[in-house]
Amino acid sequence: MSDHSRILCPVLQQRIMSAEQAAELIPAGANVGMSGFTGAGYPKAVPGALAQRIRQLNSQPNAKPFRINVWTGASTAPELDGVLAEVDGIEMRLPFQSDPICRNRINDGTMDYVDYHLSEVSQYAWSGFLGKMDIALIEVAGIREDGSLIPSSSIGNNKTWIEQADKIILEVNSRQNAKLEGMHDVYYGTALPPNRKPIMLTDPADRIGEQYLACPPEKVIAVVETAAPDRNSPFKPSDEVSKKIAGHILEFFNKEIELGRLPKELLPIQSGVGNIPNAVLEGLDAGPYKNLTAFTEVIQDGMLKMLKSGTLKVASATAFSLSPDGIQEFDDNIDFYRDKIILRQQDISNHPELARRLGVIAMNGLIECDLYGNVNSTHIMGTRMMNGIGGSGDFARNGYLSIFVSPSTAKDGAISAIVPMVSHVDHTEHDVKIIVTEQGLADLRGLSPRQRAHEIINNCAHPDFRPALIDYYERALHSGRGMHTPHLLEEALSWHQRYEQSGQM
Ligand code: 0RQ
Repeated sequence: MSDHSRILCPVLQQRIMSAEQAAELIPAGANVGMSGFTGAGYPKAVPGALAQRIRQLNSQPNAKPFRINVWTGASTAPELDGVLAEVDGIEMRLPFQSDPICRNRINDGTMDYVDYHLSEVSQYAWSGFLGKMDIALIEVAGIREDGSLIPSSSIGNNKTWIEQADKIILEVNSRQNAKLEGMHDVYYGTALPPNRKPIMLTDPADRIGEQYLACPPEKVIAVVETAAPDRNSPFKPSDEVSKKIAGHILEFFNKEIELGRLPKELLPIQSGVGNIPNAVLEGLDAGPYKNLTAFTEVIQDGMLKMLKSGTLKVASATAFSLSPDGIQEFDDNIDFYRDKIILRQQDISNHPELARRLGVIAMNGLIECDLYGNVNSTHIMGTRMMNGIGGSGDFARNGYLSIFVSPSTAKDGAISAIVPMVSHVDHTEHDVKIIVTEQGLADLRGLSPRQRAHEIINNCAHPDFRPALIDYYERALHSGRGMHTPHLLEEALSWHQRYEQSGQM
C-alpha cells in the first residue's frame, strides 16, 4: 500500500496525507457529499477520524456544536453513518440511510433527514436548492496518471459530488479489486431543462459513457490511502415466507408469459435489497428462465448466481450489495463477471425515462399496504422513519410492472401488513400494480378501488386479520358516505392507534 501504486497522478501523490489530517480540512457546518451506496464504496477512514475530532471538540466547555451535513448515494455503513451519528455530528442527512443510530437520531429529532427519490438527488444538487456543496469525500479504486478516477464498488452520486464540490478529498482503497477498472459507465450527457436530450440507452447492456470519473486535480485537497473491506452482511437463508412469496411471483410471471403479456426472457428486473428480493432471485434462478436482464440499483448475491448459471445475461446497477460469501465469489471470478455487470451513476441507473423505456419489472418491499393499494414503505406507525423511499419510487412509478412484497404480518403476528388505511403514503394506488404476501398475490391492474379491496383482502391479508378487514370494508361500504373509496374516517387509523396503545393491532 505504501508504494502508492494506485495513485499514478504525480500532482495528487503530493496530496497524500493521513485520515486525521484530511479530517482537519472539513469545517463545521460544511455540506459534504460522500460516496457510498448500500454499504459499497463509502469512505472508510476520514469519517471515523472526523467523528473523533467532533467528539473531542464538542467535549470542550461551552463548545459550539460541530456538525456537518451528509449527502450520499444511499445507505453507507457503521464506519460512516454510525460513527458520525454517535457523536451527534450530523445536522442534515440525505437522501437514504438504514443505520440504527442514525434512525434513532432522526426519530428523536436530533438529526434532520430528507429522503428523496434516488434518481432525483443530482438534479436537486445541480439546480442549487440543496445549497452549495463544500467538500466531496469519495472512495475510489485508483487514480490514473491524468488525475481521472477509477470508481470503486459503487458510483451513486459521485459524478455530481465531484462536479459540484469546491474541494475534493479522495480515499484510495487498495482493498477494492483492481479489476473493477472498466466496469463503470459514467454518462456526461445530462443537463438541466430545457437543454435535456434523450438518453440513448435502449438495452441494459448499453454503454453510453466513460469508464472513469473526470476530476480536476486542482480541486483535490487530500488523498488518503485505505485498505478496508466494504460493509457486507450475510443474507438470511430463505425462510418459508420468502419462498412462498417467490413462488407466487414466479407463478405470476409464468402466467403472464402464457398470456403473451411478458416475453419469455421477461423484462429487465429491478430488485430491492433484502432477504425477500434475494429469495425471489433465487427462485427465478431455479426456474426455466434464460438470458434475463437486470436494470436495477444494486447487485445482490442472487444476481451473481443468476449470472453464473446463465439465467441472467447482464446486470446494470449503481452498486454492489453483497454478503461476505458474495464478495468472495465476485473477487475470485471477477474475470467472468466484469463484462456482464455495468455500474452507472444513480441518476442513470434509476432514471425514469429509462425505467419506462425498458419496461422494468420493479420488485420492492413494503411496510404496509391498504385496502386500495396505497403503499407505505418508509414509516412505522405513520411517524417513525425506517430507511427511506430509496429507489423504489423511481422504478415503481415508471416501470412496466410494480410489485410490492412483504410478509402479511410483522412483529410475531401483532401487526397486519394489510391495514384499512396506510399511516403514510409512498406509493399511491396509481403506481402499485401487484401486492404479494406469503398468503398470495393481488393483481390490481384494471381494478376499481372496491374491486381492489376484495383482491387484497382475499389474496394477501393474513387469515387472523381478514375478518376484521372485511368487517371494516363492509361497514364503510354501507356507511352512506361515498362508494368510490369506502372509508370510515374515525376508524381508518384505529388499527395503528390500537397497536400503539396495546402492542397488538
Ligand atoms: O423489523 O427487523 O426489527 O423485526 O420492519 O421488515 O419484513 O424484514 O423486510 O428488510 O425487506 O424491509 C419496506 C423497510 C422492508 C424495506 C422495508 C419491521 C419488521 C422489521 C424490516 P425488525 P422485513 P425488509 C431499492 C429499493 C424502502 C426502500 C426501497 C425498505 C423491519 O424494503 O426500506 O424499497 N424499503 N428501496 O418487523 C411495524 C409494520 C412493519 C414493521 C415491517 N407494518 N409495522 N414494523 N416492520 N412491517 C434499494 C435502495 O433504495 C437503496
